[in-house]
Amino acid sequence: MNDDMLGIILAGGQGTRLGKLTKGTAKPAVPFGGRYRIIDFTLSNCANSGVNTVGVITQYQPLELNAHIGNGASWGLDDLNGGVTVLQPYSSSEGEKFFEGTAHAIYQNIEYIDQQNPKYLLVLSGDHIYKMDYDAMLDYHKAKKASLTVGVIPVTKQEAKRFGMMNTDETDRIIEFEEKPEHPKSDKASMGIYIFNWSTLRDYLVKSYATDKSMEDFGKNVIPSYLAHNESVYAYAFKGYWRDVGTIQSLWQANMEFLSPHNRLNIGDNNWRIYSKAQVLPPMFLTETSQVNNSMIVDSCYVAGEVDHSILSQRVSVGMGSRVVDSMVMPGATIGKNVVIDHALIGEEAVIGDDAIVKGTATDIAVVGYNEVVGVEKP
Ligand code: ADQ
Ligand code: ADP
Repeated sequence: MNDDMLGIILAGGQGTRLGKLTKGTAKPAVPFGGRYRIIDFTLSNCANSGVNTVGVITQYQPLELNAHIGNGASWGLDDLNGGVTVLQPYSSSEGEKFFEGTAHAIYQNIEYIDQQNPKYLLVLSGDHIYKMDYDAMLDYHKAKKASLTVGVIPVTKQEAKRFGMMNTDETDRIIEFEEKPEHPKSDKASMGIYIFNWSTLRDYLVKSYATDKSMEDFGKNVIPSYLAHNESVYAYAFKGYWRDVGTIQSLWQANMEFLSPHNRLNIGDNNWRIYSKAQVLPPMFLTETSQVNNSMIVDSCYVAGEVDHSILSQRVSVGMGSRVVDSMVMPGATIGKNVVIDHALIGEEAVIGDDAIVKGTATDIAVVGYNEVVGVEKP
């Protein structure tokens, strides 16, 4: 157990990149892989790493996230010595102002963090799919006597525009950092995962918000400022599977990878289990007309049609004559008869009427939103 390190999950920024899927739900509560919600991975990593006190900072629709997280018991995070706290946007001392950048979100929650009195602050993102031992990262942080350690992973040139990119010296000390550069100089990307010495970060934030308010964002402001002030900033190379699923395309892609028998996430690993809110639902039912291949289908689904290389989450129904291919269908969606769903993400509780066609391509995924109704005649 790690008493010195407090985990903070940044669970919802300004963006609208998941569009219709996050209408009415916070991004980290978006379903993934049939049985999970995106934030389950980060929460499970915290529990498995012995980070027992976790604050979740959200800006929008925290109700569903609250309902999902509950008292944290599903992840073993309901410990008397810790637990999960969903920090409400309006609970900050500055009143109802919404958070802006990531560093500002931390600044707004200084009172909560001070209450926990951590030596180290672990800053995490709510939209990543991966398994990572944060305790091993903390060992590295201590060994390097770092002021800040950044989780790092190699990416391609095309992907680099989405990430903070850096250069390091031969000791892995970061000497250059640029947020979302047009022309990246290396393949080393920030995972947006940070371990800070809290007292130092606190000083930077307090000073900035007393004067020029320049410390808005970790990637854009804090890391460059740390480097300019010669703080020791180190790169911690992560070797495992990691996906940022903050966009429609990446969310679909990661779900399809999750389906692959070769997927490197290894969800069956009993030494690093991924937990989710426990729910008891009736078994799935496949009718005699159903045809299912290369797919994941979980509890309480009803399938009379064809499902090929797709994920059906809890309580999804697929009517007779319908075909679902290369798609992920979120909980409670109802798919009528003779429907085609192809290269699509179907939101929670969506209703797709008989004969509808929802067809995307591998580079342009079709999306039906949370609660959206498609192709049903209104009476
Ligand atoms: P982005 O993911 O583009 O890059 P950002 O949009 O700031 O960064 O979000 C990081 C995470 O924090 C997201 O989960 C977001 O929802 C959340 N978030 C942002 N602002 C928030 C706020 N005010 N309150 C609560 N949550 C908030 C970052 C880094 C890059 C790095 C990538 C890796 O800036 O350097 O490469 O992450 O994914
Ligand atoms: P994403 O970053 O993928 O858009 P978020 O969880 O940040 O996901 O946002 C979910 C929804 O909340 C979006 O529809 C977005 O427009 C809305 N939203 C985000 N920030 C604010 C805000 N400050 N005020 C009102 N709505 C917001």
